[in-house]
Amino acid sequence: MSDSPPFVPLAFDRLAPGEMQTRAAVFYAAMNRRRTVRHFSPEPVPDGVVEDVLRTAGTAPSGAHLQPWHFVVVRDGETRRQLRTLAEEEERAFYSERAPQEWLDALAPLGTDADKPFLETAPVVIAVFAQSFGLLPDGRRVKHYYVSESVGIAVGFLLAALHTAGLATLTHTPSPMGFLNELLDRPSHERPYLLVVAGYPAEGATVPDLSRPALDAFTTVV
Ligand code: IYR
Repeated sequence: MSDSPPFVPLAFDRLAPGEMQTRAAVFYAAMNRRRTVRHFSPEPVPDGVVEDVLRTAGTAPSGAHLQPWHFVVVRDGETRRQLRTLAEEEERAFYSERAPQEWLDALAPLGTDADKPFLETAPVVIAVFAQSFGLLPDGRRVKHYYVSESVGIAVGFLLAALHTAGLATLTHTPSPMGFLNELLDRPSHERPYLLVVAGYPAEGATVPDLSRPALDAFTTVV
């Protein structure tokens, strides 16, 4: 008979209903102020903040608790310059040839184009990689499960943590972004998933005048 795994008591704080409601409303109000920002200040951000938001990302649930992610914090200015050059090459091909008109039309309200100065200006770019398997020190592979779901949740935690810590964020997906493996020295079984750009917004930064749909537009209760 196999040994059952060790279990420990759950640490859980039960809240009074009023307190629950307040916290839910306060968190919603805070998250509703998050905007995707494309104009960043070069001002550095504290190291400890970046470490803690990454720790938060690492608390995300994952398939079989295998954490199928790796985060590369790109702070080095020269690496960010190369990242920008390589991303803009792909983006130029995207905007001028690859993207179907329908996609370009959908992006028009956001005012995006092939120029990605924020990759160089923002003090931190976090490259998120998804691992289809892990590697043990002896070279054996450990299969990962629900990789996209797990990494997506971890990125959600990361964005919420950065926003809560007072930093502006941008999710960016140069397409394709295979160049990130070589630039950031990551193995070929790691798939570049997304870039998270973080920092203070530039003075006078603007965002598109968008609104978010009301709750009943995107939920159903049965
Ligand atoms: N990767 C391109 C295009 C782009 C695509 C989507 I979907 C967006 O929400 C925003 C941009 C770019 O970064 O410009």
